[in-house]
Amino acid sequence: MITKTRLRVRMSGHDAHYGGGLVDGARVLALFGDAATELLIRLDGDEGLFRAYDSVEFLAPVYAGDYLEVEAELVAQGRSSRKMRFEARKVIRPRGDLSPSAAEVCGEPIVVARATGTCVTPVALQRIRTAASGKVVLTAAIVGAETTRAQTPHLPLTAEEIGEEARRCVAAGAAVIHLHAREPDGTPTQSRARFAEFIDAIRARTDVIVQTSTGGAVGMSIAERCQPLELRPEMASLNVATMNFGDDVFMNRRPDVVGVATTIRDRGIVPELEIYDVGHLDAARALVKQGLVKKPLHFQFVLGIPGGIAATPRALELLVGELDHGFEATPEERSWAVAAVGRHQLPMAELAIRWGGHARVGLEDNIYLDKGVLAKGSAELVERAAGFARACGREPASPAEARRILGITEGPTAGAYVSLTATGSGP
Ligand code: KMH
Ligand code: ZN
Repeated sequence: MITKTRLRVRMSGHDAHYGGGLVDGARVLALFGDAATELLIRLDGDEGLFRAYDSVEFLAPVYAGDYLEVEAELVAQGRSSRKMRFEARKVIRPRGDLSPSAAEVCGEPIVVARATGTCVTPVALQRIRTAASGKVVLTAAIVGAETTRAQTPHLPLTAEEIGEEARRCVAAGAAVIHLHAREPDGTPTQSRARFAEFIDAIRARTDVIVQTSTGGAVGMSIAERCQPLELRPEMASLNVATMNFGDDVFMNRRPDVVGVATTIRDRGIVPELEIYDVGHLDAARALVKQGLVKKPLHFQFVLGIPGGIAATPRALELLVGELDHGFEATPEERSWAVAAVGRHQLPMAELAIRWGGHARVGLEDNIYLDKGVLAKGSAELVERAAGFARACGREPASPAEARRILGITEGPTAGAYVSLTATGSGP
């Protein structure tokens, strides 16, 4: 779902209404109207109507010769109403003081106007059903490999604790559990038997999608990390590049990545491409081109790891924009989510949801609900993310809906997953 649009327009002598080449504010409002209209066309297949502005601020003068970048962003959506935020920024200005034709690119864009307002597309005129495609897939990363009990007493470690935490997360709106495993003392493990035990505990309680980690913990061998794939989970993470990971190195050599991708593909598991930096998208493109990752593609933008790209709106915008290039996947054939770490988790999850993406939250990446307040488990974080989704008119996807969005054809009961507890042996 598109939730943001941007125009770039040069103000000409025709736009200069007042003395000294000054452009009137009404011209800037007309540009907000054009940006809103484009967003409505992309959302609804209809130009819609502008109903009201709640606020308008003119913050800097605009002159003939200025280039304005005008942005409209969807912030909330009702059945027919679409609340938007607008910003106009001067990005180029004339420098008549230097020569009649001199001009310069502004070092930092200058915000010239901001507004918020509401547009309406009558339900009967909505040709694109955004509500149907607008569900948010919430992933709960409930264990991880790095979070410790010393940091938070709420980290689940045993099968019973993990099963219960998964159940609470699903009740709060999660459709996917991103799963790591631990020994009872908290040591990270990729043991097939431990994963089987934990998946069984989750399955006994919910029909959630279980996405097993193939990242494990830094320092583990690739063979060790791939053990959960023997269980044929519905989904698995796929890390595509080596990177600094805090003070450690997270090794993902190209031949190993090809090996993991091949195993995932050959076992009919749906991969989630873990993207920690913009160059990782090139590694992902290569896998898609080699036929190792099939459409629909699902990208997880992991933001804010020291060694990866920062958890900022600018970084996210860059990553999302990159999906239009080289993947040959239409918006329906791809989806993206954000997993930001630490204090960035909730704000970036909110932004991802507003921008039409999905989100991952949970104790793997962040242990705080608010500044200085530990989350009592990942479910509280999921609940917060579900609230963000509802606030902008999107509902959390159920596991069944998430399977459709992610292209998972076999459900948890279709016999793909191999339970060691049930069979006593692996595949
Ligand atoms: N624990 C990190 C080194 C994944 O699950 O695929 C890797 C990780 C990624 O968590
Ligand atoms: Zn993980």
